[in-house]
Amino acid sequence: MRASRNNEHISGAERIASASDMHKTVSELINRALSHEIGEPDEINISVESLKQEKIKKLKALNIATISVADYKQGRLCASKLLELIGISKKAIKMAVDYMENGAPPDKKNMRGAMIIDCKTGKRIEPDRYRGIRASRMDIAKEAEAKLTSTLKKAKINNPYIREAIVLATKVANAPDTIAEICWSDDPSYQAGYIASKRFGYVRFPYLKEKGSPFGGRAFFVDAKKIDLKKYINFLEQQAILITRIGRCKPPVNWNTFLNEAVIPAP
Ligand code: WAQ
Ligand code: MG
Repeated sequence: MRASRNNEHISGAERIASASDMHKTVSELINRALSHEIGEPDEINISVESLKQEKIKKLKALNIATISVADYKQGRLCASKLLELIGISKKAIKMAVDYMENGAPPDKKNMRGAMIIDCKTGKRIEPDRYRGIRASRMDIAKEAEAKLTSTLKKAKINNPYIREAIVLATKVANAPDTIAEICWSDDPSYQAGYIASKRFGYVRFPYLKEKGSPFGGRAFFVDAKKIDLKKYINFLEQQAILITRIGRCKPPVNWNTFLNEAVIPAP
């Protein structure tokens, strides 16, 4: 589903469901499109297609960590340090953050999809800078979702933003060639964001953007020299992914504790 007003992206969502749940799922998506905090859309697109069971790749969700930060500035600082540890250059980090803060597409609105950014130069390599690349065809199985919800509830961080972001981030992190992802919401009231990678999992920051900012986005960091871009985009858009197992969810820690626990000291 994607919803827009005046051709401006408002919200989008992806589901994988059994045929018997089609009516229910589509009506949930319509409700979702109509109840966004930005306002009502004037256009809703819902597309439904059949998917063969055997085409669906099953994955375990990324482990979840939360780093306590006082405000979005501290959040940005820690998120940048984490990206550096993963191997993203300072320049590429700054470029991604600047784009996300000021409106990433040339018309300075919000993109429907994500930027793809070279981890060294910071150059954007996605073919359409207005639209970006939209990861699609992914969802979480009902049992795994129930477990994830109860795990997030125990950690007092349960909300639909996180549940959906974990599904997306797990797919993106498992795409061959993804080095890391940075994300924060475009919803003005939602300040949390995350850095996801196979190495560190889904690492949340309760504040990653200024309150009230209408700008958000996603950037997938890759090595432009090594990547087969067509294949990469094809995986993100076409490969069906179902999360069937969940990962660990640690209680919030400060940055130093996170580092001590996460980084295995050199021998
Ligand atoms: N594929 C690629 N990019 C996407 C997709 C997708 N399927 N969906 C959204 N985006 C991009 C797009 O540029 C949006 O403007 C931007 O991401 C933000 O989307 O753990 O709610 O749906 O508490 O607003 C992070 C959760 C929430 C943090 C992220 O993103 C936490 C969120 P939103
Ligand atoms: Mg949003």
